[in-house]
Amino acid sequence: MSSVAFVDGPTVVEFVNDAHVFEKWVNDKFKTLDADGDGVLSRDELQKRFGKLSSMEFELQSKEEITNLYDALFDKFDVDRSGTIDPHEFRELMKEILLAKARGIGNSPVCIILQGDSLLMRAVQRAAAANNNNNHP
Ligand SMILES: [Ca+2]
Repeated sequence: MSSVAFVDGPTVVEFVNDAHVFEKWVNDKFKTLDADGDGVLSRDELQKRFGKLSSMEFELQSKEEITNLYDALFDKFDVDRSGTIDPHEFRELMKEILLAKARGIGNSPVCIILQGDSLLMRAVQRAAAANNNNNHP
């Protein structure tokens, strides 16, 4: 299932800064990606599922660009050079990726295609819920 939504940079930044919501989301995402359940993410686990989702959200970036991006990110966030990413490293990674997306989007809303577990899905849902609360106090 997919849908189209509008999202702007500040919406994504607010999501990242909402510590409680963001941490829960990151933990869920980590469990989903940790296919073999060993508590850490390998380069393969990160790229296979995660890189694919991101490329759907940013059609302008080629598959090579996405792969290079995740390779670079993996190396950057695998701080202890263990060849794997632990939950803490993953949280920092997600923060960096989402803030990079937010900068890329900028302050004007852009149209994106959301898949069931798109990275930006939760940010959009959170903003929608906040809007509903404002409309119906
Ligand atoms: Ca694993």
